[in-house]
Amino acid sequence: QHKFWETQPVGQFKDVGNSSLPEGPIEQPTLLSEVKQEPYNLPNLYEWTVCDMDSDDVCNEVYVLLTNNYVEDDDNLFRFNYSKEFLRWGLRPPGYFRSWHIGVRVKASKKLVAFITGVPVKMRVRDEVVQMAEVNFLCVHKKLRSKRLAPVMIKEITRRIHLENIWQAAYTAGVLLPTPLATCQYWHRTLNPKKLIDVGFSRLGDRMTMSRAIKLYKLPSSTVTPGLRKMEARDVPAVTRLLRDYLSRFVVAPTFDDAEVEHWLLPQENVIESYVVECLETREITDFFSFYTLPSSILNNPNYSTLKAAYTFYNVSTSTPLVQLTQDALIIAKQKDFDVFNALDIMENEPFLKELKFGRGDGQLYYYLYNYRLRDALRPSELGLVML
Ligand code: MYA
Ligand code: JJ1
Repeated sequence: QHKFWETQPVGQFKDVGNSSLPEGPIEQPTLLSEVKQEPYNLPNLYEWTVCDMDSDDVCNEVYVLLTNNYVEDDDNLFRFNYSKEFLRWGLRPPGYFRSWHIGVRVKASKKLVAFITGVPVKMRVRDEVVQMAEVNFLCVHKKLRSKRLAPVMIKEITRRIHLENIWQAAYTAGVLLPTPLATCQYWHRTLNPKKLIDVGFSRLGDRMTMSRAIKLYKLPSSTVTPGLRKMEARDVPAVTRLLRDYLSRFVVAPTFDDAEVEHWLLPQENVIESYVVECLETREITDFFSFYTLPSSILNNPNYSTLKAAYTFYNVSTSTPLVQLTQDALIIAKQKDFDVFNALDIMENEPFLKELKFGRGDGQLYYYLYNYRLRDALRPSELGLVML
């Protein structure tokens, strides 16, 4: 069934429900001197390359590879279109390793045909904080699919992560593999009903007309929360405190310090938006929300080429109800001309999804840990981790 994944230190399907297995690392670290020192072998026509994301040319090559070959929906109508600025943001957090930005080139032409990345993260699992890698952007050119290149790439990034003395990883995928930490559902809040219907992202249901849809999804023209403003550098310490306290409630969540909050949450045009609520009397930061910009290419539509989507990121509410905070996020996303606002059913999102007229998507997102076993899968609401 899973000739590759059966050989890896991940929870196996045959062990699901076996509560005699202990929680924690599946295999023990080895000495760094015992980690394989040479890269894994690629088929002869190909070679490894480190993708220097500081270089505009390399960043552009990665962008083009992903734009043409990365994740699509089930009906191949849309393909994720991460921007260059987004890739730079996502791949260069504090403490990142250049050696974890791995490409595969055709030896003869130097054309970039595959990619995989890791970034470091301190992940808390129950009461243990474990240094991990978040692995993302695994992509093999469409013409090289089903040649077992992906397992070689996964083994190679594992080796390079081990060389930094890190032995666990977290990753997400739209496909079911052995075995999910959690199975999460995508939800979508329509902002631009006409376009979403025109491009096949959504359809008019029974007894729904275009004008009724437009009315249904209408939002106030300005935000409602007093003291709401864009996050600034001076807010970092307060936001870090709010976020650390909040994430401590979940079974699995990253831990962020000030430098990481600055990196992951300070607003960057067309990449990440964050807003705080500053109490008008005390000047305290009481709440914040954030969302990132991830457009999708619309494949084969005569009228439109990109779908502008916002994805909810980290949100913390201590004084403004989360529903109201998220409604303000929707209003801002609408003002910024997003077509749709997306969310997963993780953290405390479930209650606001229904209330704010999100609809269930046809996609699921499976979360996984590498070399770390949990006795049972988590409910989405027990997960405090968002991956890009
Ligand atoms: S998820 C996004 C993945 N990318 C895409 O979906 C983009 C479009 N698709 C492609 O580019 C290709 O189809 C990919 C597979 C590259 C996905 N995660 O080479 P193959 C297994 C893990 O013949 P291809 C993301 O980026 C498959 O079950 N494994 O197949 C997170 C089979 O193994 P087995 C996957 O289609 C990535 C084998 O690969 C995935 O040409 C996390 C077939 O290989 C997948 N998404 O290429 C990676 N899809 O026989 C794991 C297929 O056993 C990281 N497969 O079933 C693990 C942690 C590592 C670090 C550890 C540190 C300590
Ligand atoms: O975007 C997704 N689905 C959309 C479009 C579906 C088009 C036909 N397949 C969707 N639209 C319905 C919205 C509608 C709005 C009004 C109310 C009712 C609902 O469902 C899906 C998620 O749902 N996205 C994907 O399938 C993309 C891949 C997801 C896996 C991502 C893998 C992550 C990579 C590693 O980090």
